[in-house]
Amino acid sequence: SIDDELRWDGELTVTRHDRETGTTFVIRIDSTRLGPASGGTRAAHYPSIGHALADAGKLAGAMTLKMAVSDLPMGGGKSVIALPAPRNQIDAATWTRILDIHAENIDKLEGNYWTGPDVNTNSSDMDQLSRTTKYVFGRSVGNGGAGSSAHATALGVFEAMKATARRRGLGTLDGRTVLVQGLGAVGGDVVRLAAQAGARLLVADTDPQRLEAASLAGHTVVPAGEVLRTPCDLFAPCAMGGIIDSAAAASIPTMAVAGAANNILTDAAAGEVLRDRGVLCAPDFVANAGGAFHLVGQEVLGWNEDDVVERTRGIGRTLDEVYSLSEERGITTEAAALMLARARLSPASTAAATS
Ligand code: NAI
Ligand code: PHE
Ligand code: K
Repeated sequence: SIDDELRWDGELTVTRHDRETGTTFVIRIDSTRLGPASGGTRAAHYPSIGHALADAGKLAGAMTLKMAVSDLPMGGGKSVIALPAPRNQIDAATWTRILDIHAENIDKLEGNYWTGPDVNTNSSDMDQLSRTTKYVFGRSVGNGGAGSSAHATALGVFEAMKATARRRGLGTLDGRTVLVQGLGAVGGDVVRLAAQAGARLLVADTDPQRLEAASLAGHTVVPAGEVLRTPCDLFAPCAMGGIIDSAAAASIPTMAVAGAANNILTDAAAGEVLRDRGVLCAPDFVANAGGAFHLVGQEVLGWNEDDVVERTRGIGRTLDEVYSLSEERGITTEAAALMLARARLSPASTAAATS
């Protein structure tokens, strides 16, 4: 409920409603402990404003952890634009008005929050936002930005898949069955990388066009509703979050999970159930940090593309650290990754905060 959401533990919630378009805007700053909050702008049609607030809060929290575990000097935040209808039903003029209002809101935060692309927003949308506010990552390259973060995210997810398969005793991806849910900007690239590594690909999407392309490329299509019942060696959720709850965790026929979606597990209990069944799960805020390396690395830290690739490849090593800690402590991989992130966020960790 909205009452529960307003008892949120983060730093700031900003909301605004535009009566003309029927759009509600939410920006949530979870933490500025390690730097200005950052996280993308998600546009979607939510069942209620409470759902939009909840989504923004969970996603902002994930950004805090992602930045901390990735050693990036940023905090966590997220924007949710609660649309009056699904994105594909919003006309161009309405969308521009929506982006302009969102940009005004961001600008009022005076750099305490930096946005970027997320589900249903892209580099041209970032270009439009940047006409009103400068606190935007991921503008198109021609407009001075780092461009789409999807390739870097996919590379990091691929590294996470390899590290997770290896640790689970599956060896390399060669000959392994990998199920990719969501063939969008990230998932499409993940499919390509996994196929190059010799994996047998099962693919699912709700968009028939994307499925057709994947099927032409020789991959096996799985109905979107069958994903959680389809046997595979490794499952890569690259669509939406909240895909694995305790019930799904108890039955999903796979050995390992590593994907791009933010907040893959609905809660900590789902992670416990996976662990009890020996399903090794790459914490998403570690696995999908390639996009943050791409955007923050290039636009804040002055990295070039090679630096982004090098840091993104390091996601495999970070996961190895997470897996070792989880084995040593007998805790879930999610809890182990949280420990690493929180160590950096703790007040005692002044070296991190001042570096
Ligand atoms: P996208 O919007 O390009 O692709 C999402 C794909 O999932 C679309 O093809 C869509 O049709 C499909 N889809 C939606 N619902 C589905 C369902 N129920 N079953 C199967 N397919 C479904 O998004 P993008 O950029 O590829 O991101 C994917 C996920 O990765 C999102 O959760 C996003 O938050 C996360 N992520 C993305 C990053 C990036 O740099 N783009 C960085 C970190 C996380
Ligand atoms: N939305 C993407 C993510 O969840 C990319 C992004 C990273 C956007 C950092 C803004 C800041 O990681
Ligand atoms: K996008």
